[in-house]
Amino acid sequence: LKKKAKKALNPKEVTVDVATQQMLEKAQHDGVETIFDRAVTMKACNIGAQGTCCKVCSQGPCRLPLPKGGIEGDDTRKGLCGATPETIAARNFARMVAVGSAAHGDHGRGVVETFIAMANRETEDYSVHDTEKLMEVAQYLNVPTTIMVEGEDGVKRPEMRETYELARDVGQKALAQWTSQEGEILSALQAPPARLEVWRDLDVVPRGIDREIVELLHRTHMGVDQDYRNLVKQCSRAALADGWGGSMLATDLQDIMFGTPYPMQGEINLGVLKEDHVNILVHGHEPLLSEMIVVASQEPEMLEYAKQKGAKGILLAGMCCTANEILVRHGLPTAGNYLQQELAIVTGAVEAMVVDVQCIMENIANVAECYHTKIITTNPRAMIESGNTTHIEFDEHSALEDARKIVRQAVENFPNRRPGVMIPNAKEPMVAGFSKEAIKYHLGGAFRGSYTPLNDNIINGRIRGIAGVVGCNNARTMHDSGHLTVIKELLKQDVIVLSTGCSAMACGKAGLLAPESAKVYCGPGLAEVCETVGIPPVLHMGACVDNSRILMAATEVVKAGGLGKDISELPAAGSAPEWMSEKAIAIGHYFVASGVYTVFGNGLPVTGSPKFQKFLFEELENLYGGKWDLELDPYAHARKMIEHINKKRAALGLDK
Ligand code: MSK
Repeated sequence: LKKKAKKALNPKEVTVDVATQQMLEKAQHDGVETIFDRAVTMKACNIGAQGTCCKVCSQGPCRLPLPKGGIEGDDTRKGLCGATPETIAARNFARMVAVGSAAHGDHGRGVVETFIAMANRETEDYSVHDTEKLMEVAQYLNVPTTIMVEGEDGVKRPEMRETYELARDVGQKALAQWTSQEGEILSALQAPPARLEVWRDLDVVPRGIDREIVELLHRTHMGVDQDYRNLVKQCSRAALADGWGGSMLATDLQDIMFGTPYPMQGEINLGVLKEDHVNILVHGHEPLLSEMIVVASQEPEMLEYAKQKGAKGILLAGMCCTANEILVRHGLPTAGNYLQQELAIVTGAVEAMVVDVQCIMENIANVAECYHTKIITTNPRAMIESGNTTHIEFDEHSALEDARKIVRQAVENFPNRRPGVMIPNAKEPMVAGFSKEAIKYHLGGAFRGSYTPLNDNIINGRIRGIAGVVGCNNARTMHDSGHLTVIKELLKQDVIVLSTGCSAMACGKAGLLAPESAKVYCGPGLAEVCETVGIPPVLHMGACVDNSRILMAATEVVKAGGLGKDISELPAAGSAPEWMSEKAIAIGHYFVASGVYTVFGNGLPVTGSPKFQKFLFEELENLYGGKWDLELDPYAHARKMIEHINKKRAALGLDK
């Protein structure tokens, strides 16, 4: 099981993160192969990377690479059926949007189902934590929040509905956004009116979350949609159904059940693990189970059990977006981002890695076999076929009991640790949990609860603009380096950064989520604002699913006035410098369709079809006010975003 990498890997050449470098050295010493090794020994397919490999039927795969030197004259490339490079690249792109949207949508559905079980009091493990948010969601879902009650004087007056009765109706109405077949999903109607008008003109307002994904997949079947523009139109419906639907409802209902995040202190990097504690890592995306593991791991009986097994306590930390969920609501430590998952096990100090869905590398099971770590799968959608994984299925009706079972297994595994445990001496303090509500409060100046002071600072130029920098790590590019370079360049130019997912974690590890970093990295205007308010220059807004918070923050900025009537008019830009997952493409497309100029690093599988690429990179702007771009060099990447922000400032007449 221990496989030596064929070519030696220099850890310093593949990551800027010191803890990751140290653990890669340990992996080499222990003879354990990781994704970093395979990225050296296995080349990516050039045709797939261009997006022009078609395998939607069994007559292929038909491979249509761009000829060396580009296309001269007419592009005569065709698949067996006659599919053009445009159709092939657009279909491949569409399938990524569909899968990414499905991932978020299915996550959201799970949240709604638990929410309904909670509202029906079928489970005591969950409850309503944020009634204000419940009211807000009820309003946009058109669920009445009051009922008329007749008083002793015979006069009828409105009274607030009982919380769980209201939650029941909210849950049912939310679920109906998935199954609806016509009309417009209600959560999307929160977009600024000018944006809604754009969508209505283009006929892309999502009709139902599931419907748009299914229709998009149907259109990519052999011999269906053969017009790349028409395919992209359906991509917009599906992606908007994600950002303004599945993701948004997931975020909002999670906030109701677990609390809306407000800034709190936390710590990040592999150094958060404790040698003398039982270390449990929750990894994946859904907070439904991890919230229960938080409770179970702090119960006195469980702590006592850990002591009996020789540990001083239980350390619960997160990986990937589950980490973000428990961080922004509980301040619990984050062990690392996507590319660190195998390396957490390489420390030899992790008793259990508890996984749910998305971004879980299959290789963790192989790495775990080299140590004592138990991999515990919990979701029937995501099993790992390997002898050493255990499946403890999570059911919302017995959530806390399931969590206890998991924590107990981890505790029982503590005595099985093998010699050679090594925890890197690297962790950083950070502040995270900037929901749209928290931004309103912290940047609201004397007017807490208003975005106006933020807008004023953008108008007076102290803050030049807003950037959303999000997304994954990717083993094909230097770990964390793209995120950090792009973000530091933006900060220098007084651009405030909103971040989520693994990008936010890269920032945390580099100290950019500490308020003190403002004076080190920001231009004078942004530094002044951050120091006055006491916030970091990069605002960690949560998990991938919480990119919907960025959409709503942008909507609040539009509503506050002075910066145009639509998201597309804001001095703002989006970026995913190290993207890797299909969800990132869905997110990128809902940002573009929401009017945001969005730059990806690290390649985009559309370059094999220059016509399709031109449509995404240029023509979409005429339709949506937002467009795609690709820039591999992180300095040029940031420059392009800043140029766009400057262009928007000029259009608003801000820098006269
Ligand atoms: S975890 S989707 S690697 S951000 Fe959300 Fe990180 Fe990307 Fe997964």
